[in-house]
Amino acid sequence: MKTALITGATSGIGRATARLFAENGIRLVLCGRREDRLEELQAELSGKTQVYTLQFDVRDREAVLQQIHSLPEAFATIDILVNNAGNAHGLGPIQSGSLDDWDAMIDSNVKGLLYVSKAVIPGMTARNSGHIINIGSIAGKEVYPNGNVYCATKYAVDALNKAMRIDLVQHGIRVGAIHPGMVETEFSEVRFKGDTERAAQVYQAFTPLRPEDIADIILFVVTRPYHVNIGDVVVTPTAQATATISKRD
Ligand code: NDP
Ligand code: 8X3
Repeated sequence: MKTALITGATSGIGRATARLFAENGIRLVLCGRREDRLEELQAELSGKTQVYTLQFDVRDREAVLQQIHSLPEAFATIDILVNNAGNAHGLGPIQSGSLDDWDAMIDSNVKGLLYVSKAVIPGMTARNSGHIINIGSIAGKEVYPNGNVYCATKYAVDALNKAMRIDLVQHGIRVGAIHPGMVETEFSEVRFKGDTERAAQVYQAFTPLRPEDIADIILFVVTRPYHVNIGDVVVTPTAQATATISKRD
């Protein structure tokens, strides 16, 4: 049985991936800040697979390293790492950007991903085995108006995905990124700081991706034969051509 560590498992893409992995008999280490959500998900999935939860903020490097290094033996060998935790904070021109928002995005989307990777990858290199899925975004493939720092963090994820693939190839470790367009999750609620009406408008008058669509792709990627590495997937709703061009009803 393989073991997967999923960051950002309390919501959206991460939670959908946890559910699908559980259906497919993958042992789970689920991470997030919201303990109640972690407990709920553990209770929901425990009948299907073995589940262990880690409650930490990916920005807290001591907590990340300490908790991942203290996993019980049954969960300590991470075969699959899904670097998913992250969010956008704010949407506006760079000249009026908030330093707190910039810190939050850079610290979670880039530095947090690196801290978790640093905690997990040495075990993979020691075993010459492992699979890393990095969740990027179309925001890491094209810069759009007012996206500035969020886009910069996702460009960084794209670069780190390529860098990991280069550095880890001699260890037989597979590395790939999924770059979604619009997926209806709590993402826009976080971006717009709890303004649920504004968040709902993002997904109105067209059919966005569902988090389960991304989970399907992640499961496909991790269930290919060992000699197949899917390195880079860009996936949008059919009604979305680029970050800024969509067909609305
Ligand atoms: P959600 O807001 O629904 O989920 C975000 C997840 O990340 C939550 O589980 C949250 O858990 C976790 N998270 C955020 N910040 C931290 C932190 N500092 N420490 C620990 N966990 C954190 O959004 P999505 O599911 O949409 O987002 C998942 C990933 O997908 C992100 O990297 C996002 O950038 C990316 N993405 C999303 C798209 C979309 O349109 N929705 C499109 C392209 C990419 P908790 O709050 O409990 O800590
Ligand atoms: C999330 C998709 O277009 O809002 O990464 O940046 S977008």
